[in-house]
Amino acid sequence: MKGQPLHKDTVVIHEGYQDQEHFGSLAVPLYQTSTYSFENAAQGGNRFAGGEDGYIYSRLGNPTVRVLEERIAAIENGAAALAFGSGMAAVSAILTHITQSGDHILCSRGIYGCTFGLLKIMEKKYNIKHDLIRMDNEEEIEKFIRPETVCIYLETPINPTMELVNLEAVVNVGKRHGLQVIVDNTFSSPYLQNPLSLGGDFVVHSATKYINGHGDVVGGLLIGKEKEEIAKIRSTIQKDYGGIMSPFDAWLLIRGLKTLPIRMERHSENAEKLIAYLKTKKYVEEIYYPFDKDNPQFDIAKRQMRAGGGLISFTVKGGRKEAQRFMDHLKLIKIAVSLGDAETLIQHPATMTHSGVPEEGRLEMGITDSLLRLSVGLEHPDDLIHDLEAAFAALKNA
Ligand code: LCS
Repeated sequence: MKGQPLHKDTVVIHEGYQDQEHFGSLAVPLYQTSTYSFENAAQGGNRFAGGEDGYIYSRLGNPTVRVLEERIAAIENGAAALAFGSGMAAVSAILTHITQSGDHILCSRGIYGCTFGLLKIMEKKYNIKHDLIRMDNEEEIEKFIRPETVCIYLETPINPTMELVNLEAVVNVGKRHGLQVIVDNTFSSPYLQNPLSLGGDFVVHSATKYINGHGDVVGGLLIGKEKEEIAKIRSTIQKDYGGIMSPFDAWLLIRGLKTLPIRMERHSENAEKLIAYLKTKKYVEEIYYPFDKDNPQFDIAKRQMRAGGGLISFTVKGGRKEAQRFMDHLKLIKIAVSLGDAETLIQHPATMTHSGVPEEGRLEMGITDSLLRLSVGLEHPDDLIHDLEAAFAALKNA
């Protein structure tokens, strides 16, 4: 939209859609079609040749999906975006776009388990190596740069430890050494953190999480700061690998996105109330949350995030058995992977989301057997505390 820049709360509702071009339909129409007819053969040929704009086939573009792409690009302060069938499809698209066989990737010390799996495939099949490193300061990152390093890939906060990566340090190193910086922004959501504005080159999201917010879509998004680069990925990796998003999923995500700001505020408020409660329990040993004032990384959090979000990790006294017993006593809080939904979810990363990471690497990432990850939902916080209290009470020595 032209004119005065709109606030994010407005952009999530309006960007990329002109209702008068669609019979005044207030809701974005669902173009549930696989193909598009041409007026004549010459027009079809022209579109394929790139001489005329227009839709051809839904793997190459779809009007409903395009609204989502334009909207998320604006929310992330990027130039253009692509929608994929899953977060992993977005992650694999950008990493295969940037790398060639023999290249090297620098990664944050913690990453989602399947991203780790993807890096292992890339190593085995294409000799693309990686190092998982701490990224607290510039010198620490620079020590690991090799002549064949092409990019820095990171999550912040990191799944599931909630450790933060200092984006300013990473961006400075990236600029100095000509490395592309790719940030998986899933845990913050585009409302709480915008890595492109801090100097990053690409952002990826598992849209399955906060962007959707309702637990009924699996999707991914890739946002870039240069239109041409995103167009190149659209016409190569996305078109030919084919990991696109369906129009219906895009339609649901457009709907979910409208409430992202108010959801993120409520997730964050609820999380802070639960942290205050968890700190009173002697069964809880460590708590990891970006905006906890006791968190040694609180300063980094305040520099790069608007609020702490809805994810809390904490360790319990004992090990795997105790952690699992605690989860089994919860009733309102569901035992499930995924995150960012209205429902509060708890999972045990060592045996669930990060079970594919070999034990040694898992422990290096800080994923111990006693670590639990709570995705705080939108329920009334007192009801959540009541549920947690009952589970603690059911355990001896709680
Ligand atoms: N990036 C992050 C940080 C994630 O947490 C996930 C999924 C992905 C990428 C992949 O997205 P997907 O393909 O699932 O849309 N994380 C999950 C988790 O922590 N529990 O279940 C899935």
